[in-house]
Parts: sequence; C-alpha cells; structure tokens
Amino acid sequence: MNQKVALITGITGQDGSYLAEFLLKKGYIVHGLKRRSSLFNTDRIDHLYQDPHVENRNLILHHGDMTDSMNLTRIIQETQPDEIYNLAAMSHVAVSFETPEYVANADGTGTLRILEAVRLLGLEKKTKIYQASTSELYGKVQETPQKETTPFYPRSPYAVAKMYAYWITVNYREAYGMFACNGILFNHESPVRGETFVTRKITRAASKIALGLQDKLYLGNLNAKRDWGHAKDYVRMMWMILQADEPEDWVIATGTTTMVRDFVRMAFGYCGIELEFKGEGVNEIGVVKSCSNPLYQVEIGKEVVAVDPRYFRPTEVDLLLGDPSKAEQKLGWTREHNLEDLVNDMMKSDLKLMTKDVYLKEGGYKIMSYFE
Ligand code: NDP
Ligand code: GDR
Repeated sequence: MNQKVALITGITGQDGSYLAEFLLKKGYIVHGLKRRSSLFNTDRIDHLYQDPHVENRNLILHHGDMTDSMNLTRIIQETQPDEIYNLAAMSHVAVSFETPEYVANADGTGTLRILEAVRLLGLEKKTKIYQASTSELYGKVQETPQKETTPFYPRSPYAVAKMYAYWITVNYREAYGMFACNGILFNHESPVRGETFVTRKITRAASKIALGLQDKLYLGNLNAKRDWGHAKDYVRMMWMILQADEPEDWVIATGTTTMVRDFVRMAFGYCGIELEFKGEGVNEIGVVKSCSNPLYQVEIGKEVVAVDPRYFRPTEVDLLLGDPSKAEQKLGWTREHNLEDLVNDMMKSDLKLMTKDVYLKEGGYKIMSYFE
C-alpha cells in the first residue's frame, strides 16, 4: 500500500510538533511548512529531524509563509498531499490586537490560499483539509456549554480572522465538494506550549519561584475561565476528523472549565506550595500560606502572584466551556488526560528545565570561566 502524504502548516508550533510525531508513527510521509527565522525555530521537532542527505526521509521541511500564495501553491503541487492540516497562525489573542492586519492576512486569507491552491491544482477530490478553528469564535458566549450549533461572537482580531477561515472552509466544502473540515478546538496545552500563553507562563513561573529563581508572577484577568485539555489528545482528534466518512465540523473540548486563579493554585500545589488569594481586581495578590515540600524554600506570607493590568485585553472572553459529545459519539473520541494530568505534566517538565538553570547558576560560571 502507498504511504499517505500529509502537509502540516505550523509544524514548528505546539500542535504541529505533536501531530507530526503522531502521523509519522502512523506511517505517513510528513511535509512541514516552516518559516525562515534568524535563529533556529525547530526546537519542538528536532527529535523528529532527519538528515537531508539520507534517502527515503519521511519528514521533509519546506520554507514558506501563509501570506505567500505562490509559495503555498508550489509546495502543495510538489507534495501532492492526501491530507493538509492547516495549523499555521499568529495564535496569540492579546498580540492580535497589536497586529490585526497581519493576523487577518495570515490566519484568515492564509486559509483561503490553501483552499484555493488545492482547487486550482485540481486536487479537490484527492486532498482532505483540516482547518484549525477555535473556541475563540464563541467569544461573548451566546450559549453554555458551546457546541457546533452555538452562534459565534468573536471578540478579538484573532477570532475575527479565524471566523473568516471557518466560513471559507465551509464554503469550499459546499461549493466544490471538498473534504474540508473545521475542528473547533478549545484551549489545549502541554509542556511545549508557547511560553506567553497563560498556562505555560504559570507553570514556568511556579517552577522558578519554587526554586528561588523568580520572585513574583504577574498576570492579567484571574477570573477568566477556560476549558483546558492536553494537546496530545487533541491532535489525535485532528486526524480522526479527516478519517470520518463525511466532512463535517467538530467541537473538541473536555466539558469542564477552570478559572485562571485555580490553575495557578494547582501549579503551585504540585510543588507542595499552598497559596491564599487576597484583595480584588488589580489589587488582588496571591501569598504563600504553607509549603509542605522541604525541597522548596519559599517564605510563608511571601507575595508571589500579582495582577498587572497590562495583561488585560481590550475585549475579553470570560468563559469557555465546550460540549464534545458529537465527537465522542460519532467518532468515538476519548481523552487520556484530565486537567490534573496536564498540570502535572507541565510542572514536571518545567521544574526539570528550571533545575538546569539552578545547576548552571551554581556550577556553570566556573565552567564558563574555564573556557575564557
Ligand atoms: P503555535 O503558536 O504554537 O504555533 C503556530 C505555528 O504557526 C508555528 O509553527 C508558527 O511558526 C506558524 N506560523 C505563524 N505564522 C505563520 C505564517 N505567517 N506563515 C507560516 N507559519 C506561521 O500554535 P498552536 O500549535 O497552539 O495552535 C495551532 C493552531 O491551532 C493555530 O492555528 C491556533 O490558532 C489554533 N488553535 C490553537 C488552540 C490551542 O489551544 N493551542 C485552540 C484552538 C485553535 P513559528 O514557529 O515560526 O512561529
Ligand atoms: P487564549 O489563551 O486567549 O484563550 O487563546 P491564553 O492562555 O493567552 O489566555 C487564557 C486566559 O487567561 C487570561 N490571562 C492571561 N493570558 C495570558 N496570555 N497572559 C497572562 O498574563 C494572563 N493573565 C490572565 C487571558 O486574559 C485569557 O482570558 C488560546 C490560544 O491558543 C488561541 O490560539 C486559541 O484559539 C484559544 O486558546 C482557544
């Protein structure tokens, strides 16, 4: 049997890296779109890297950009993919308020470029397309929990761009009979989550504070509620969506929602540090109430969490809670990780990472001076 060929845009991101690993294990040839950058940007997929001088590689990277139609069309023509996973996007909601036009171009029109390239190349009947849609589409929510039929009300330039991408995917499916699907994914995280998303910012800071490498964690809205899942469970679902009998749109979520403040509590709790929150709004602080783990020397009563309004968004999404029952019932999707597993996985990884800094601080300077 011929090996299946997949093209992943955004392969260097969190989801792209897990998906590439997943598809390679399934025996796919995986092509990935990667941006040129002045520093190496392939950290998350370096463990999958194959020497370009070796024959029969099954992971091949191509330079490209979602804003460049000709580049995307050429790569699709050359790779003739059976499946395209369109994961590339400027994915940070807060940053999208600062770069709205770019986000419209990369996240919105970028999706059109992929769909149109497939059509122009006459691949409508061969190439299936997965579009990385988002729970941010629900924004100011009209119904809770949110499901496939819940109306959208986007609340950021990111969400508005993704709304265009959502509908153009539906339109190409209906107009040209393409197997093009939206996965409406609720927040999903992992040890390789970008460092400026709230969960990773928290697990990195909790690890550093526990190890005495940082004093305080500054956050924005502690009251926001999110339905957080594990990225590993979610990339499996992306693949399942393209193996379904019919092209459809699917909500992927855990069905539970948690406040940012409680995620903070859980992360510190992993280190045996109990926090107490005092005050309200911009004056709210988190102080250390107790510490049961002798490995971590944090002072009782120390203020370790504070609110900084610079992290507030001009328009916020207060509550997201997804209903994944369609995916569970029709595709048999199940999750292997709950929120506690996720926090543990992220904290374990970040503590390991930060411990390296402790060793470097203690012994590294001596080693460095040896080379000078
Ligand atoms: P990341 O931010 O971790 O990864 C985004 C990827 O897109 C990176 O590989 C990035 O490249 C690439 N990229 C950004 N802009 C461009 C561009 N102009 N041209 C080519 N590549 C580009 O996101 P995630 O992995 O978390 O998310 C994957 C997708 O799923 C995104 O579309 C996101 O919007 C969407 N999504 C994510 C959810 C989540 O909770 N994680 C939930 C719902 C949807 P580089 O590494 O060079 O920056
Ligand atoms: P989100 O994720 O906006 O939901 O988008 P993020 O982790 O950035 O924010 C979640 C919630 O936490 C609040 N928050 C903070 N957020 C950040 N980043 N930094 C802070 O200091 C902070 N303090 C509080 C936010 O206001 C928000 O309410 C993610 C991205 O992956 C999108 O690409 C994806 O589409 C959606 O999830 C589903």
